[in-house]
Order: sequence, then structure tokens, then C-alpha cells
Amino acid sequence: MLPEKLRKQVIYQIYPRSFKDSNNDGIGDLNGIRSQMDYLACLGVTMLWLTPIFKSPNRDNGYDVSNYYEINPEFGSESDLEKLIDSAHSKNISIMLDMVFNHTSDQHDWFQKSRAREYPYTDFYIWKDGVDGRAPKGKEAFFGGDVWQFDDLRKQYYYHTFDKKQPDLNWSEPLVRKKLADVVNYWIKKGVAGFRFDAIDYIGKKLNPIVETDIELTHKYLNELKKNSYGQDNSIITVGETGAADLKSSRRYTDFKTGELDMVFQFEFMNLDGVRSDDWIKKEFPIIKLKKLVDHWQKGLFFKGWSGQFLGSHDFPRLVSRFGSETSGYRFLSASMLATFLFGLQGTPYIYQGDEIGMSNFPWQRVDQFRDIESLNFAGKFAKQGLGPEEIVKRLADNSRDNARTPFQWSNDQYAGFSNGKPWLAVNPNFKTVNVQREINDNTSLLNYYRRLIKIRKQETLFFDGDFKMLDGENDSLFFYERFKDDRRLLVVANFSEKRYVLENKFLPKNEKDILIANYSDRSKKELFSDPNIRPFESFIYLLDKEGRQNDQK
Ligand code: TEU
Ligand code: CA
Repeated sequence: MLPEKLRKQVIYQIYPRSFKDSNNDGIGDLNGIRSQMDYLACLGVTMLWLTPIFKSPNRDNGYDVSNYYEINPEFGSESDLEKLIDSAHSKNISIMLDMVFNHTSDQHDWFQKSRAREYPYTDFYIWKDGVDGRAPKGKEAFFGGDVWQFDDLRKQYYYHTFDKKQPDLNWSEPLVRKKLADVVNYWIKKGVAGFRFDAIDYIGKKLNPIVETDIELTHKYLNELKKNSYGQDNSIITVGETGAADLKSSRRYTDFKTGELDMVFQFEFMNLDGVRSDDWIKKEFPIIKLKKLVDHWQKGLFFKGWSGQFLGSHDFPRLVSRFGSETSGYRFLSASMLATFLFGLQGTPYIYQGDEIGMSNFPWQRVDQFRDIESLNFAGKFAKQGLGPEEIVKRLADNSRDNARTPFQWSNDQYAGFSNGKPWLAVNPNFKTVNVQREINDNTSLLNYYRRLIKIRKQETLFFDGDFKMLDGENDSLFFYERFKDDRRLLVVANFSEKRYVLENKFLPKNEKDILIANYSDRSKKELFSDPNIRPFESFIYLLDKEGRQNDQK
């Protein structure tokens, strides 16, 4: 049985630093989010995932937590969070928090005590002696450098999957697991209704002879966490960020009976163009490969598990710049097409803040404009390899997570209405034309397209429980698929290119009323609803009854 609680969910991801600043210190905050609750309600989203809001030295903007029970003072206080939760509830929106449990900040009290070998924190992290005066055997950390870092006080090396200031917790230590379950329970009591578990497939590790992730251990630990915390309240929604998950393991994580999570984020779609991997040289986005993967995942997960669907997040360049086109005239079309493609799929759709108004990558010119620790670490690495500043900026520009982190564009006022003070990261100069104020009352805007899309997604049940069928799988840029159940079917057309196509007769809509949404407005009009010509970046969703099709085939 599909989990009913997921039927109508559309989740909106907020990067609090960059959403809305209420006190003009240039940093977005909780009161800022609350001040835009009407906007979020009007958009129609059901849950807000806030990236980490806990106390943090911000080496990795909150993904380095120094206290899981305290709100980062830059974002406000615990009472601000309570007010935010109440305000959201009054609009039927719930709050999802981001739990960073694979690692903490090196400033966390547990780490400080562990360094000093203080009981019972001694084994809270992964410590090893050096070998012949050098680090134990290990790989390169995700954000550059070796996974092992020497600690002067303890005179041992600690293991870090990400940055050196993000030491990995040792989940094989029962007390670590207990303390983390306590954290979850604390926030559930405050009225938090969802959790995103950061980098969760890295928690299970074999420690000897070398440190290696171990999926059996991850399942074991997650199972225990579920039992001791969120598993006690079935209404809570959980999503795991599982960077390495394939179909088989995703099924296991999200099995409706035995799974540990409601859904996972899988990254196979997002890794296709090599963004943020190896040399940071962006490759062509292979649509045929994407189609094969979509088919594989949609058919393979259906009735067996569930996933979160996304094309953008705080960890990737902007989706319109990456998969669409910023060329004037195509920004709206390609961005709405991508949204339509995504919303048609099985799984819970996620919207990353700003994607609903078409925010795009920043026109970077210098390395000193970047703030992201990953980008800066890579810039350093490229410089060491002898690359010139121009090439470094180019690679960062195509790959950097800062593209997604520039301040939200509310209006064409100074700093895009994000703040009255200078923002922590520069505003994209296109804010004069790309902003909420301009789009909100324009019926033809991307924002209003998203509102309609969210509405139909909640109304039409085939989005939730329709099976999946790929149509025209060989076409190298037109995505065409079906969601069906019994004798009802929903078709989704999404042209990923400027090329034109002709749709086969048997697939043409039979009635203009059957068009649920279309990004070319004439597609839902009497004269053009059944036009077989598919235009650049055209996208629409329509119902096609079985009978209509059979009649046509006679
Ligand atoms: O990200 C984990 C991570 O490295 C992903 O960015 C990666 O792309 C994915 O696993 C696919 O391989 C999470 C957070 O989202 C990110 O912002 C943090 O920096 C990171 O964890 C460390 O906490
Ligand atoms: Ca602020």
C-alpha cells in the first residue's frame, strides 16, 4: 500500500541564509521565513524543508552543527522557530528539519571532549594512530584533502568524509546512537513534522582494517533510530539523502513495511553531467541516458518504495541554467517544461527556493566572490595544479553550489528585497526582471505556472498512484510518458530542446478540457489543443481515456 500521508505532498526547500532577512544584517532568518508565509501558502506547498538551522560555526553553512539543541543565533531563537511552526500550521504547512548526523562541527562539545579523551566521549568519533608518522590509509575527502586529519591534542588522526572541520561521528558507539535519537525526539515534541537526514548512507562504517561505508550497518543504525524516535509517530515524514543509493538499496530503505525511511533522494539523474565531480568540467547532459534511468527508477520503485524528485537543491547549480535555457524567450518555457516533467513523475516533488520564479546561475567573475567551502577548497586544489584564474572561475561557475545560494529575489528594490543590508552573498544582477513582485500578478509567469502545477498535482490522483510507461524512449530530446491506472491515463510531454516534433495521431488529446496544464497557452484552446506539432521546450499534461485511443486506432 502506498503511504497515504505522501499523497498530496509538495515539499519546498528553504535555504534560510538566503531566503528573507528580517533584521537587515544581510543574513536570512526564521522571522524572515515567517514573514513570507502567505507567499508559501499561496504557492500551495505542504511542507517546508529548512536546511540546518542549528548552532554552527558555518564552515559549511550549518552542515557543521556545534549544538543540535540550539538555534543558530543568526537565524533567531527557539521561540522564533516555535512561532514559525505555528504560523505554518495555521496555513496547513508543516516543517521539516535537516539532521546532519554523519558528522558534527569540530566545535561541537562532543568533539572537544573526544579530543581530550574525556569519558564517555572518547569513542564518539573515529580515531586512529598514524602509520610510520603518516596518516592511516584513506581516500580524498569530498571537499578536498585527505579523509584523515591529525589532531594536536589527542595526537591521533580523525576521519572526515567531508571537510576537515566536519569530523564523522562513530555510529558503532551505542551512546552516539542514543544521543542522536534524543535529538530527533526533542524536535518532534516541538511540533516538527518531517526530517531530512543528511548524507545518511555514510553513517554505517566498518572501521577496520580500513574505514569503509557499510550498507548493512547503515540499515541497522537507521532501524534503531527509527524505533527509538520518529518510528513512534507514523505521521512524521522522513527523507534520506542517500548519495550512493541504487534502485535495490532505495527499495530497501523505503519498503512500505520494513523500510527505515519514507523516501530517499537518489542522485543518478543529478550526476549525469558530471557536475561537482572529479575535475569539475561540466559534460553534456545525455537525455537518452536520463530516459533510461527514469524508466528504470520509475518502474523499479513503483509499489516497492518511494523517492523524492528534484532537479535542483542548495547543492547544485540552478536547474534552468543547467538543464534548460536562459536565452530570453526560453527561460520561462524551459523552466516550466522542467517542472512539468518532474511533477509528472512518481515520487514526491521538491521545489528548491527560487526555482519557481526562474532564478538562474550567477555571472561569476572572480574566485573571491565565492563563499562555499567546497568551491573554495577546489579553487585551491586547481590553483595547485597550475590552472589560471580564468579557468578556475569557469569551472567554479559551472559547478559551484553558490549558484543556488544567492539571495532570493523578492522584488526589484535594492538587494532584490531580500534585505536592507548588504547580503552575505551577492544578489544575481538579473533580479530587476526575475523577481516575485513582477511575477505574482502576471498570469503567464513561471510562478503562476508553478501554482497551477502544484494544484493539479494535488487534485489528480494518477500523479500519486498511476503506474509509469515511457513512450518514444529512443527520441533524444522529447520526453513523453504515461501514468496510468485501470482505464485512466495521464500523458506528460516535455520537450528538452529547441527542436520541433510531430506527435503521433493516436496520442493526440481528444478534447481541450483534457489538457490539465500547458506552457504554451494556445495548447489549451479549442483551435490548437490537438495540434501534433511540438514546439521548442513545449510541455503539457493531459488525460487520454482508453476508449478515445482505441477508437482512434481502429
Ligand atoms: O551533501 C552530501 C553530498 O556531498 C552531496 O552534495 C552529494 O552531491 C551527493 O551525496 C551525491 O554524491 C550533504 C549536504 O546536502 C551538503 O550541503 C553538505 O555540504 C554535505 O552533506 C555535508 O554535510
Ligand atoms: Ca537576519
